[in-house]
Amino acid sequence: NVGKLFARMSASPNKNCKRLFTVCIEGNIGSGKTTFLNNFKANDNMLVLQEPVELWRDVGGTNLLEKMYKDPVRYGCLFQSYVQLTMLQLHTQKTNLPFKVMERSVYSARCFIENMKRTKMLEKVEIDILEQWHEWCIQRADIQTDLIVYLRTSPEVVYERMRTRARKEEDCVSLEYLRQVHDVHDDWLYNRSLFSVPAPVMVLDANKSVSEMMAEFEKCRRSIFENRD
Ligand code: DCP
Repeated sequence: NVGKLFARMSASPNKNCKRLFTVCIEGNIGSGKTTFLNNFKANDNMLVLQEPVELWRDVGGTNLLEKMYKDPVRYGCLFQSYVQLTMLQLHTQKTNLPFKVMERSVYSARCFIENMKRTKMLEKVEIDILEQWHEWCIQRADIQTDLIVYLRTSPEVVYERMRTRARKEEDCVSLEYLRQVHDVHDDWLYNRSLFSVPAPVMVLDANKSVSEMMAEFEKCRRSIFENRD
């Protein structure tokens, strides 16, 4: 409930001391996170941090994203371990600006770990270690988040978008895989039946076209500003 969310944000003492306000944009592969995030770049009081996909594609010359998709059993754990590191680097990036908007987070990295656990892609010991890393980050690292924007989509819609954008590493990504990733996100942010949710959640219908999403974006941006200033 967005009304309650902003009532809570307004009541927060943080509003008065103007501590950094962090927003994480979450959603399935192809849900439009990058496009949504790019709109925030027009605001000069926001640090906008895109997901470090380019880093994952070039780890000292190795395309780890590609290796992970080609051989998830061999590279899944290594890839998720690197994702956690690079996301942690974004969370802890310092800024004097009042707002930070991030694509994904250490929190949603857990969704992919959870899916590898559900599908038994990794060994138990690999899951144990990834989960321990994750827990440590949640408990000990400075990754405080104030709002999650969940771009909720249907797997069929994101499958079409993913095929259209044709990122070469994602050639082998099936509709079935997108359904699994959707289910984990939904269990986490919509059904709230999975791991803990670190901040209030604004759920947006991201099946809409780009132009329709602009209206959603404007609503979201205005609400954030109005309830902060
Ligand atoms: N990925 C992954 N494990 C993670 C994070 C991402 O396997 N913990 C993969 C899924 C995608 C690629 O990395 O193949 C990028 O995924 P995102 O959903 O984070 O980014 P998109 O570019 O697909 O987002 P959007 O299309 O919503 O802008």
